[in-house]
Amino acid sequence: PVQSPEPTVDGFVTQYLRNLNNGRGVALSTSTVNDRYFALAATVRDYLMARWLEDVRRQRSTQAKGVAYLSAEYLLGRQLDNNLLATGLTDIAAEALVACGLDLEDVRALEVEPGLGNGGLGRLAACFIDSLATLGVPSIGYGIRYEYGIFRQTFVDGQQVEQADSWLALGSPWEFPHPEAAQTISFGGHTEQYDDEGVTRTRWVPSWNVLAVPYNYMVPGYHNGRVNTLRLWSAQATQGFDLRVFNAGDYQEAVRAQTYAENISKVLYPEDSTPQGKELRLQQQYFFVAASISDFVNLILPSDFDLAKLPDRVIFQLNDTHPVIGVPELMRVLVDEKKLEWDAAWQITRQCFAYTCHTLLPEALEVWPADLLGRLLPRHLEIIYRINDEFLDEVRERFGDDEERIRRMSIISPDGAVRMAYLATVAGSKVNGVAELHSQLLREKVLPDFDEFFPGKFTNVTNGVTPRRFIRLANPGLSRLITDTIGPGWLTDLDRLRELEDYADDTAFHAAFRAVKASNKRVLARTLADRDGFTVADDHLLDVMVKRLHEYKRQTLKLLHIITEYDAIASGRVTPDQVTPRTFVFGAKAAPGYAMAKRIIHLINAVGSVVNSDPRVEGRLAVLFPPNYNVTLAERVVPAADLSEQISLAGKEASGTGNMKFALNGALTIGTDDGANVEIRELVGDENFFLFGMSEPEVADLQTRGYHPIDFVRADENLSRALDLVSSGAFSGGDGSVFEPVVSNLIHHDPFMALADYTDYIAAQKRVDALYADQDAWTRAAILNVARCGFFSSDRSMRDYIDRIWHTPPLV
Ligand code: 26M
Repeated sequence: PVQSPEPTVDGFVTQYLRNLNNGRGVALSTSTVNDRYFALAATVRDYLMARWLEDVRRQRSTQAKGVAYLSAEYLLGRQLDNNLLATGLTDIAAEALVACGLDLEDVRALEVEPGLGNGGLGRLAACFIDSLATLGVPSIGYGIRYEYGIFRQTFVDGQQVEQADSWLALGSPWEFPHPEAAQTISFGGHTEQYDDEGVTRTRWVPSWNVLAVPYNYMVPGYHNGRVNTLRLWSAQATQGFDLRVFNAGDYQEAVRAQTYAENISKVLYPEDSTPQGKELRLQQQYFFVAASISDFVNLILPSDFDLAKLPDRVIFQLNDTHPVIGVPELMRVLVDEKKLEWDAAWQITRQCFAYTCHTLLPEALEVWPADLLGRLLPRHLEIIYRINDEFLDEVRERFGDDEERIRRMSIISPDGAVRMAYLATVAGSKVNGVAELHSQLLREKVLPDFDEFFPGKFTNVTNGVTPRRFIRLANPGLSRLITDTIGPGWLTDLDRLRELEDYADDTAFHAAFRAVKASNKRVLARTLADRDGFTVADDHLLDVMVKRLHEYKRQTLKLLHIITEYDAIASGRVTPDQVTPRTFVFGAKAAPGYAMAKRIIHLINAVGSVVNSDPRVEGRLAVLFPPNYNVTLAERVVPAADLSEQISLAGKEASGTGNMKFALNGALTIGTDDGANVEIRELVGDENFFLFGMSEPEVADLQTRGYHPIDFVRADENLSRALDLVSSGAFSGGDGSVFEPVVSNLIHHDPFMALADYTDYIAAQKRVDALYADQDAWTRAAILNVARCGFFSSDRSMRDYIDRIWHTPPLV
């Protein structure tokens, strides 16, 4: 067995220099910062290696059931700090570097975060694998090793410009490629029947293949000696594939084909709510799911494994519909390759999958046109048709020839597209939403027929976030204060934060708590000064809205509040000293094809440049929009925030997870009754949460009665003034046409009812100002937010999945 190096400063130095010399081929004196970063990462790896090998061995040899988490996205964030924390080596590494004449801070800054996800869904997957490792649950994460992750956002004249995220340009020290374990993944072609010793079977005769090469990443548990695996697949051309064409004499065609194959894992699709039905996207989905299923069934399981027992060994958790093509793939493997009877295979498949839905927006539900799917995966389309036929037979059996119901429940839509959420629901042993309200709406509004047909199938698991990254790493000051106050152990037992309630009125604790927040603001100020050249005032209320730019999240509502505050000063109706000094921070990427979202980004920047430079404001208001918000920046922004903006239209945000991160770091929430906000408010108490806006039933009601945004403009003078100011060109050099599409969309359509909630939002912001004026009262509320949000640890989410869906206890 491998030996871990001595966990001492000397042991670390020895191993570090060995990695620098032997691994990088450089002397300390001639090494670059990148060499130093790589050697440091390699040294941390060395401490994890023995544990990893042991866990991989154990998870293979045990008969215990494990989780295979299937996700097209993992938004991991930087690895070095997290892995130092998990191993408890942070101080030793810092001292060892000093002994080498180096500074950990300088070296750590070199790491480019793997941005292999868009937002909430991808970050959730990263939190879940952290918690699974920390709980010691046998599990493996499967996904795609995109060569380019989420685009790097820059602003040119206030407008978003995307750049390729070449996160692998200098290589990654965290990955272990295994070309020898590559899987061949097939596409295209046709199916045919053949006689197999008297049995008629179907086989798929594909027309092209690619290689799926696995790259393994360590996923260490926190201080528990466990290390799980994340396995991401990279596409490579097969040799045979190219040679066929090459032998036919067309070299250029052969090279083109190679490029085509390798395109599959080239880039992450940057849409996070409006799937475009692009063929390459389906290729990505099938590519990673087929590789993962084959990996598990053919490599991880022993070769003599009785597949009837597959449900006792694995649950494939579908992170949204992106991996749902795995359902017909497992059927194909069992029926065509392993030669099981259809019914037996279906029995197995139904128990091996469970599906998590992450949305309520109808336009976000994936559908694949049958002709596209049939061209790429002809056998899978046949299998889907048969699953649907047999399912609809069962529906007929239960409900008679209720053709309306049959049409509603068919996996194939009237226009011949495969509804992936329906397929997942029919096949999944369980279907879950990601917050109580979301799960309820999922059952009652999105899939009511299925809830009726499959009693007990639907459940809820409220999302969570890992406290290791989002409290301990992001907020070391608060972590120290918590440990000093309630002792250690809370980081893996987050309900213990409750013990802080006893200090909600403790003067000394108040002072320490406030000092932590002030210090976090200074750290953020330094970060924003270094990366963007911003100046951040240190006596402002820090009001933060960070999340993907989407109309349903209503960044425009936040903007209307800012414009209203600005207008009050600029028009002389209030003097600057009458407003609470606030810095508004935005972070948001827009999908490159989402024109309205991009215009809203432009408008935020435009308002910012006017507000920030108007001398009449006297620096009492500031708008900061650092480009390229990502996990690394989140770790600075979240701990510094005073106010967390969670202002989606009720019924639209499935859960939100940023809301949890902010509350756990002592920000108060201003929010609607939506997603997990509902549960946050229930836990922290009404008096410690700024609720505003319509409830979901009120939204539905207004929709039915007919929504006319102009009525709300007429009813609120401040609102009409704010909109007029934009229309007048006040933020576009006098040219009102620049933002006309945003304004007229709001006044005439306003699909997410921002104007309807404006008046109540402004009223809630007044309550924010009032409470902030009483710093003791504010601090008390902030402390209670921290104390009462332990529920939102992703460790708890994982326990809920284990109890309600997976039935995979930790390995002891
Ligand atoms: C689909 C097809 C093609 C291209 C991209 C997609 C796609 C990618 C990501 C669609 C949706 C994607 O993510 C949705 C998402 O992030 N949902 C969020 O999930 C979080 C975790 O559950 C919730 O907290 C958020 O409320 C929810 O919006």
